[in-house]
Formats: sequence, C-alpha cells, structure tokens
Amino acid sequence: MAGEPQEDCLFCKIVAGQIPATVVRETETTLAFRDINPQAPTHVLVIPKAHYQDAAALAAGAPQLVADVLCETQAVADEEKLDSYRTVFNTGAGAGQTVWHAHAHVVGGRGLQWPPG
Ligand code: IU
Repeated sequence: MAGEPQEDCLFCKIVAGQIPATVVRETETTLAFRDINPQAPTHVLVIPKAHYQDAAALAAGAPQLVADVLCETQAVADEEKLDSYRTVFNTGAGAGQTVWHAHAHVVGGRGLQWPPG
C-alpha cells in the first residue's frame, strides 16, 4: 500500500536501519544520505521515509511530503555550502530511475551542463 514500508525496497531498508548509509540529515518525515555512486563532489539523496514508488506517486499520495523533501534539498545545499546545485527526480526507467522509492538527487560542487544527458 502506498506510504507503507515495502520489504523488497532498498531505501525502506535504509530508513529502517537494516542497510547502512551515510546519513547527512534526518527529519521526522525525510532522510538524506550520500549516494554510493556520486556523480559530483556533493551527491546526496533526499527521500521521504514513507514508501512511494516515484515522485509522481508521492505528489499524488502525500503532497506535503513533496514540500518536506524539497525543503530538505535546500537544507542539504546549505550544509554543503552550495551556491548552486541541481535537484533531480528521475521518474521511470527511461529517465534512469533504478530505485523505486521516491528520491531527489541533490547534485553540486562542480559545473553542471544543460541540457542533462
Ligand atoms: P535513480 O534516480 O533511481 O537512478 O537513483 C538511484 C540512486 O541510488 C543511484 O544514484 C544510486 O547510486 C543510488 N544508490 C545508493 O545510494 N545506494 C544503494 O545502495 C543503491 C543505489 I542499490
């Protein structure tokens, strides 16, 4: 069910403390941790603790959590002292989504090209 922990979800396991992660911030509703395959000097994932398969499902099912996640992306950027950064939600396999628990990538610390690949 949307919002409930999923047994086979890697990020739900990180939330539950069953898989280690380098956590940089935590709130009542969100967790922020470093990506294991960083694409920039700062590459942090901000997730809602509740399970939604992607950003669209999160927006439809729990819009307040979208705001919580976005506020945390700025908080991460502040802590990492990033003047500019990119927030990315990959939605769907064709866009590169590989983990089916909504997450925002916070990428920064180097020049970023536009459009992205
Ligand atoms: P994507 O947007 O679904 O492709 O992003 C998933 C990210 O999760 C990706 O950048 C991975 O490097 C990252 N990740 C992680 O941080 N820890 C893990 O154990 C696994 C993936 I698996």
